Amino acid sequence: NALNAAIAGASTLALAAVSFNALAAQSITVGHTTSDNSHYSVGVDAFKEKLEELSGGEFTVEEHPSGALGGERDMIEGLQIGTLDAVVTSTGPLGNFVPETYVLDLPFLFKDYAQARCVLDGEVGQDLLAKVGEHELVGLAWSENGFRHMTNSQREINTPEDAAGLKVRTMENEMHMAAFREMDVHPTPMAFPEVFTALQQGTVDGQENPIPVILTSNLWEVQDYLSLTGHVYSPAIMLASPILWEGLSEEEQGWFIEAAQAGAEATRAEVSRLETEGLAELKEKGMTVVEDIDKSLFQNAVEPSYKGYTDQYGSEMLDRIRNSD
Ligand code: EAX
Repeated sequence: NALNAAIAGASTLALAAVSFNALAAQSITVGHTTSDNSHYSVGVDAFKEKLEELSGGEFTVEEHPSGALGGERDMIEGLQIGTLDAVVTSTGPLGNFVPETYVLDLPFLFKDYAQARCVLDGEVGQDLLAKVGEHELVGLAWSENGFRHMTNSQREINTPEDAAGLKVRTMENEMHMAAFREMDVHPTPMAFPEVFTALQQGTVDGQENPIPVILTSNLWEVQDYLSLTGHVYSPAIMLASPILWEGLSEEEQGWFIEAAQAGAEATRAEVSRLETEGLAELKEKGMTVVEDIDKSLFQNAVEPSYKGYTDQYGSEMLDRIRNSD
């Protein structure tokens, strides 16, 4: 009868719609370690919007924030074996996979945001993205984490001597660890998802991260003192899985790169905003902030760590960056 025919017709239509959507939209899994209100998350939103727009809905994006898919090192490994599609990560663990990027992790290399962004957007940045591509990874675009500052639970840090003796969580990065050793700080490398608990339980006294991370990952809840040491610029990068990449047409690859660049731009804008507004918020939340730091004292203390880098990797990249302004 008519009713049955209508029901049959409707369910055929519904089935057709379901299979059309399944064919049409490929879901891209993107992971990162910071929260869903962080600078990275703002970037993933912009990436999603741009990718969906450029592809006319062929791709959709599923964000997994807060280290839900693991720490940065775990997620990079995940890209290589294809368990996720893309990651926004600091360069923290990246040098373990792409040693050429270690140059970016040297302390006091970049003098300000303008220089760092300009280098990463220029030839040096392009060459390093190409190097990433030689290590079973795809570098879509340089993004940003920000200048890193020290926090701790024990005391105000005004000079390197004040920091000496503290147990400080660092990223799993040889360059950073070497620099802290020069300051007589005890570096304890650890994946980011473990940091809050380690600080809370006193396994370590301090950590170092940009203001956007200290704010949005609530590190202010477990750290009383913040010193604006700005000891190293922390780039971020959007990486894709080579397994995803090889399945894309050239046109589709172009959409991913353009979308990643849009994401990076949005993240940088958010970092800039939080540099001032986020700092004010951290003060309101009760952190004691040491703003007037004589950075040359820290710079002199960590200077010997450069030799470890140049002994192993030479000085060509370093010189290119230093001569870039
Ligand atoms: O990329 O591990 C870190 O301290 C990073 O700055 C954080 O995961 C954001």
